[in-house]
Formats: sequence, C-alpha cells, structure tokens
Amino acid sequence: MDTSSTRLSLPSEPRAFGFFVDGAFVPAGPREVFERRSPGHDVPVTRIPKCTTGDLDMAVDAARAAFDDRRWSGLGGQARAAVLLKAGALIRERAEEIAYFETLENGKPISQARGEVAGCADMFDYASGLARSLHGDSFNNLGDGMLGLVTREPVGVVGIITPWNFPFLILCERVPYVLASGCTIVAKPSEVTSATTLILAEILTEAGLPDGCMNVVTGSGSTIGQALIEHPKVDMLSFTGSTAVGRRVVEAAGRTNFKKLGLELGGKNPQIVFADADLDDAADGVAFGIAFNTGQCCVSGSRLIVERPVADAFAQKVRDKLSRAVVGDPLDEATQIGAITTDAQNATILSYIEKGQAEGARLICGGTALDFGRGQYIAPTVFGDVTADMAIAREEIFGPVLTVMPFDTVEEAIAMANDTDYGLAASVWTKNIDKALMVTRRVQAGRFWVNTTLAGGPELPLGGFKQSGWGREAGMYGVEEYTQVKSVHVEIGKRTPWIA
Ligand code: TXE
Repeated sequence: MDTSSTRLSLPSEPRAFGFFVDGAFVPAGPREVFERRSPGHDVPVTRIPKCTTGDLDMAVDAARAAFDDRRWSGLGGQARAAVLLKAGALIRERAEEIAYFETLENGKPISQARGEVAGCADMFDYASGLARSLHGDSFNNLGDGMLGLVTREPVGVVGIITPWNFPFLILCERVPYVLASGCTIVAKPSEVTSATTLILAEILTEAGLPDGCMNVVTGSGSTIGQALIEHPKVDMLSFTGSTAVGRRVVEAAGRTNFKKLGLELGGKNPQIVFADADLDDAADGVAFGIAFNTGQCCVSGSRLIVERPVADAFAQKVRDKLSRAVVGDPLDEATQIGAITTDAQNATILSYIEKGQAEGARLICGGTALDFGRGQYIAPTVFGDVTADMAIAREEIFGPVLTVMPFDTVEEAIAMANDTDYGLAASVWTKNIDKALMVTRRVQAGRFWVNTTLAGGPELPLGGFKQSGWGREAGMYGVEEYTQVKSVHVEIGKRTPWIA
C-alpha cells in the first residue's frame, strides 16, 4: 500500500482471513472460500471462509463458556475499562489498515473510511467509562426491616449480525457497549464485508480480552446468519439490516428460545426544509444526507420535504451541490462519493430510478450509471414532481436517490414526514426555534437533527421508532440494552413469621 500518493494502490493479491474462535484465527482449511472483489475496481481483495453450522456451534460454545465461567463478567468495571481503552488505542494504531480494507470491500471513499475508524476508536474510549459507571439502584424507603436493590446483570451470549454499508462503524456501535456490560459475543458480518470485523477480534485479544469473549463466524446470511438467530444458546441478538430479515429474526426468536432482540432496520428519512432556513447550508446538508456513503445509509435523508415558495430554487441548489461532488475511485483521497457495494444493490437502485420515471416523477439530475472503466457507480439523482404514493417516495432505495415534495403548512410538513412505516431519523432546517421544536417533538423518529444531518457520536443513543427497529445502541442506553434488571429484597433483622 503506497500511503504517500493521493491514490492508494490496490493489493497485489487478495488477503486470506480465517474466522475467529476462542482467541485465535481458524484457517479456512477445507472449507469453501468466498472471494470478495472490490466494487470500485472489480479486483479480488479478500478471501473469507464460509463457515459451517459446526463452526458456529464451536463459536457459540466458546462464547457460552466464557460467559458462564465469569472470566469477563466477573471482572470489575475497572479491568473491563482497561481492555476497552487499550482496544481503542490499537484501533488507532491500525487505523490505516482497517480503513483500507473497509474501502476495498465496501467501495466507500478512503477519507470517509478513515473518519469512521477514528470515530470507532472513540466508541471504545467512551464505553470504557460506561463499564465503570454502569450500576443499578437501591430503595431504602421500604421501612427499617427491608432494603431493596436493583442490580443490572449482563444478558449473556450476544449474537451481532451486521450489514455491508458500515461494516466497522455499525460493529463498533455495539461491541464496546456489549463488552462494557459483561456479555460475550458471536459476530456475523455481511459475507461481502467481513475483513474489518475479523481485524477487530484480533485487536480485542491483543488488548487483553479473555479468549472466547469475542468470536467471529463468516459466511452467508441464509446459512450461518439463520443458524445464529435460531441458536438456543444465544441469549440476545443485535441485528442490523433489512426489514425483511428483521422479521425473520423476530420469528426465529419466537420459535426458539425467545432471545432478547435489538433491531436496527430500514429508514425513509425526511429532511424538512422551511423557507426561512439558511438555504445554502441546508442544500449542502441535504446533498450530504443523500449522497454520503452513496446513500447506502439507513439514516440517509432520502425524502426532501420543502416549503413550496422555495421548493424549485432549493432543488436547484441541491442539484448544483451534487454536481460538484467528486464521484470516483474510492482509493483516491479526493473522492467524496464511491462505488455501489454490491451488484444486487446496484441493480436495485437503477430499477428504482426507472420506476420513478415510469411513475411520472421528473428527473432533476443524475439517473444514470457512471462508467469509469471498472467498478459500479451511480450518479447522485434527484426527482421532482414526486407524489406520496410513488414507490420512490415510500420504499427504502438505499442509494443516492432523493425525492422532492413541496408543503404549504407546518402541519402538512409533519404529516408528510410521518407518512411512512419507518421512523429511524429526520432533519429539520429552519431559523425559527418554535418551528424547529414543534417539528422535532412531533415527527416520529429515533434520531433527529436540527439544522444539520447525520451527526453522531458515542454519547447519544441510536435506534428507530415504528418499523425501523427495537431497542437502542450506544450511550449508556446502549450498555443497558445488554443487561437485565434483577430486583433483590433484603430482610434486615428477623422476619415476621407466617406461622406463629
Ligand atoms: O440486507 P440483509 P442486504 C436494506 C437495504 C438493502 C436491503 C438488502 O434496503 O437494499 O436491505 O441488503 C444477514 N438470517 N438494508 O441483502 O439481507 C446478512 O448476511 C440471519 C438496510 O445486504 O438484511 C448480513 O450480515 N441473518 C440496512 C445482514 O443480515 C441474515 C442495512 C444484513 O443483510 C439472514 C443493510 C438470515 N436469514 C441493508 N439473511 C440498514 N437500514 O441499515 C441475511 N442475513
């Protein structure tokens, strides 16, 4: 890798990974191997084993043993914090390698990947503090003869299934918080973006995490993923991905051991822009909100709801911004919009663009694949004349496709924003504090941005309303999700006898 140039070079050969169980890599051996090709260049970049269900059992057994013998949950918060802090430092040491593989497998720009990896190290720093501050409650108002305690106990073995859009970031929004709680982990990354999850497992072991506390199985969703969601020895499952698979996760939990669930699913997130907003700032934010990560982002602001008098002019501003965004080779440091991650996703986005035109929406910009000689790229696309019943206005496209719909009143804007099955995120742009707060309080979304978009960090919880999911990740809320509450009544002195 040549880090001195502004364009990193491709690897001369794909890097072969094993999967990770009980503190060590297990080489692929006789197993089938999945060869991942970089979506930005169409060259092989990694080779990942296709685990068997026997491999999964081995990983779950390791996590189960590590949880049941209390080698991790039995430690004090200080000891757990030390491991998490060290892991954060090691992520920083290996940041360039992690960002490189994230870019190669996912197709996102290298500058963006670097930013995400820095944010991930910060998640570990922050969660280390939570490992020490996690605590329960006490009730000394039950009379002199009784003390009530509420303790927080780790749930147990946690399965973590992640998607391909933010393989390292989504993982790190969970892993440090799960470990802070005292739980142990079996992670299953997307089959197309497994490398950085495997690197994290190695880092955690080097940071001093006891063997068996972090295991990674690789392979397809329909085999290994399905077996993980059905596994009777897994106590909780954190799933991030499509709503369709989210339903399977809920069904599997009901059919098997009623494992506790955390779900972060799809989004169709509104960006509400009032005429009194700083329209240049808002246009930049709206362009960023739809094109960041090529729109393959659960919280992307894909529905622009804009006050009618400025609607046309504002759409032009967004178009102008997008026309200046640098689309191209993800390994080039100047690139802002990279490749589409999978062939299937590329086909899905293009089919929605066709559908939008067939339904009568007007193409304001984009609408085509971009040909850079290799890899798959789509121009940022904006549709005007969109009506609420169109598929492009209702369904999660998961690509750089923005729909524009005008509104006349605040009430109408709120109703349009809420006219969706999803409730993951929303933004409002206005200089009027009353309007900003009214909209913030009434739009149903788990994350809300006022005069900005896609802001985040380790402190504030993540998660959705309605069909966007259950539970919260990150922040103290995120640690508490991985605990269950035990109430304890302690008799002080002699109990009043039942039978005299
Ligand atoms: O997601 P999947 P895909 C949406 C987005 C996208 C669509 C399909 O609209 O177009 O989903 O993407 C694992 N049991 N989002 O196909 O299939 C799979 O291996 C257990 C939105 O990639 O949901 C991967 O690790 N696991 C979303 C993970 O689930 C299974 C992010 C996600 O894959 C499984 C990603 C099964 N039966 C996609 N089948 C967001 N909003 O963040 C698959 N998996």
